[in-house]
Amino acid sequence: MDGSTPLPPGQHLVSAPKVRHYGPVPRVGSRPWSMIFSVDQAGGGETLGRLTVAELAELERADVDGDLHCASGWSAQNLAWSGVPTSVLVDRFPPPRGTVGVLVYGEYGYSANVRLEDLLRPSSLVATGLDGRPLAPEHGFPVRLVVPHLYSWKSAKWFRGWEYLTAQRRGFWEERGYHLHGDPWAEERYSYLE
Ligand SMILES: Nc1nc2c(c(=O)[nH]1)N[C@H]1C(S)=C(S)[C@@H](COP(=O)(O)O)O[C@H]1N2
Ligand SMILES: [Mo]
Repeated sequence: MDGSTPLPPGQHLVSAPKVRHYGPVPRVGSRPWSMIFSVDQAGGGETLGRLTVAELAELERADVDGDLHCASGWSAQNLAWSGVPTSVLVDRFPPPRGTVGVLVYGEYGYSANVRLEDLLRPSSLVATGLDGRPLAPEHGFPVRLVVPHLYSWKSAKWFRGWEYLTAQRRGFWEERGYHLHGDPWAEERYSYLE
């Protein structure tokens, strides 16, 4: 870490991501894990499809060097994630006309609002690996979302799929005062800045 890569305003560099989440770490073991992709009730409530981690492993893969920027102030840079670009899953489960956002889900009902255009960025990943190894349990094993260009509460660990929103809704932290978009470079930490 030579500090030469700029950090978003108000962030300080840490050498490794801190473990940050609400609630317990799910005990997954070797149980099968599946993700569900759907449309909100306002848009008809349709389930578009399901995917197991084994099926995910068959899809087009990508490696991304991506940061985590926690809204509490730390940033970890140049983390070597591997997984499937979220754009591949948007192609596979296309959003309905009139989609205004996406609620991404983690285990135990954790959720975050992410714009469709942010999921379509090439660096946004459904990640299964970090630094050449499977994710550690506390960092999201078996699968997590990584949206490196947004505050990392959007990067849902223990990823369970997403819901296309035709009527806007807020996720876990966005309901508790955090910003709907969450761009760290624009310091979009809190909802009063919306
Ligand atoms: N399922 C779930 N994912 C989550 C969270 C959470 O509480 N639950 N916290 C988020 C927050 S606030 C941060 S900063 C990052 C931290 O990722 P890390 O623990 O791998 O460093 O996870 C995000 N993903
Ligand atoms: Mo965070």
